[in-house]
Amino acid sequence: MTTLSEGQHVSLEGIVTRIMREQYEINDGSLSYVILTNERLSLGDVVKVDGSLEDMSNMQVSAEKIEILSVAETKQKTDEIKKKILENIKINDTELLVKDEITEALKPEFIEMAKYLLLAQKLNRFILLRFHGDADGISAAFAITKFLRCKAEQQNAAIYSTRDAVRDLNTFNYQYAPLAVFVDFGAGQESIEALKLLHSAGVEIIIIDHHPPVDEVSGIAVLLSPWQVNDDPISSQYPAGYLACEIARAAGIKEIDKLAGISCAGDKSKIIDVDDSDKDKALVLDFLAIYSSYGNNLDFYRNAIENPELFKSILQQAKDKMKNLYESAIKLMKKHNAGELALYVIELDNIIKEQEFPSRGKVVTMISENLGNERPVMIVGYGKKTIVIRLNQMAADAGYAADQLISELKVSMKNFIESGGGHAKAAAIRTHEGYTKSVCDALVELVKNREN
Ligand SMILES: [Mn+2]
Repeated sequence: MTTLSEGQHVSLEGIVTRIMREQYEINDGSLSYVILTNERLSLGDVVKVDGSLEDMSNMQVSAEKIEILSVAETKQKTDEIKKKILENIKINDTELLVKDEITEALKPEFIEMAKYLLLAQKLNRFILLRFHGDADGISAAFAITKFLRCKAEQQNAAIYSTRDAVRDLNTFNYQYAPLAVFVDFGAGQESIEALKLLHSAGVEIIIIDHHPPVDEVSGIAVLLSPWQVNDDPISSQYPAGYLACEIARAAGIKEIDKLAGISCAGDKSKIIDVDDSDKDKALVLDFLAIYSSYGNNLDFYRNAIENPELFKSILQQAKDKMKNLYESAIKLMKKHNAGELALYVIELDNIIKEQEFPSRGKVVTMISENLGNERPVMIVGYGKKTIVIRLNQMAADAGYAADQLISELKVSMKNFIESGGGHAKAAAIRTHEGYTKSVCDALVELVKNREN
């Protein structure tokens, strides 16, 4: 490499990564230059510049001649430059937060993902980060935004719908090299149609998720999932927030262990030991996520966590609500015996209002936790359109799996079920309005018959 000095004539080929007033940032794969010119360039253009180096501190070049490469040349040159940038991206080879077979197998994926996102940032691509609206999804978004500039928006439903896709296409319109990053949702069958829409519009999609994915996703999106290295329900135990923290650490971010703890507390994962502060933060985030409207950004959550008075008061409210609900819930539960399994069914609409904290899922989780692990237990809670299923570890060990039961119901109760899925120990169903009771009855029968 030749040494450069000011006033020297330079000749370079690079990709336009930023547009300022009559100035462009151009990256040749190794260095970033500021080019002064009257020429009109667009993001992603590959240009050949001849000029003189005016300022070494920011590699400012005054252009004498600029040539925009042809489409065919651009494609090839862009690939070359990207490859060079990737080679120059520094990755932190830090120890993993959790060391076991699954995380070791995922390590190369964490590193690849960190590189890919840092490259997208270097190219100044338009990035939309959509996070599931719960403690896990929010902590995942916190981790990613520690190293990635992007537009971050909340996704309330765990399914990416056609409506969501059409709205996002609107956001992506006219943006440069759009990239969608979904955390803690999006890899299931119910999201495929919407993903296809984004994909066919030329949007690149990244999904970082721990819900069981369907094979079809890998043809549409870049997927980072523990299920890809281990096809066993244990993979659900590696929450999106944890995965995102490992990616952020590979990208050079330090001291984000706490975020991984919050995600584990929120999703009841045992891969990291959580303390009361993690649990409290997860509870507060879950509480706020229920009340916050669609598209909420992250600052709102950051403020609540960082303002001690506000935090304390939200926490107290959340805890009181949980306690009151639990007391009403246990009085209303109906018990069915299915051999060794204790199967409880509860109608939730009498005790929980729509769009209120805690969510149906949280209530059923709380009941399940309080019933302990002395015998196999399955809790089924239902409202007007949703059914929530929780199993304790003993029930899972005995071979019961909520997601599997749902797959069977989707066949036998096809006309009543809108969507459904989840994990072995925690899953949910959406039915057409008014059919939850019928689907619940079918579920009870299915479980009972399985035992015989
Ligand atoms: Mn999650």
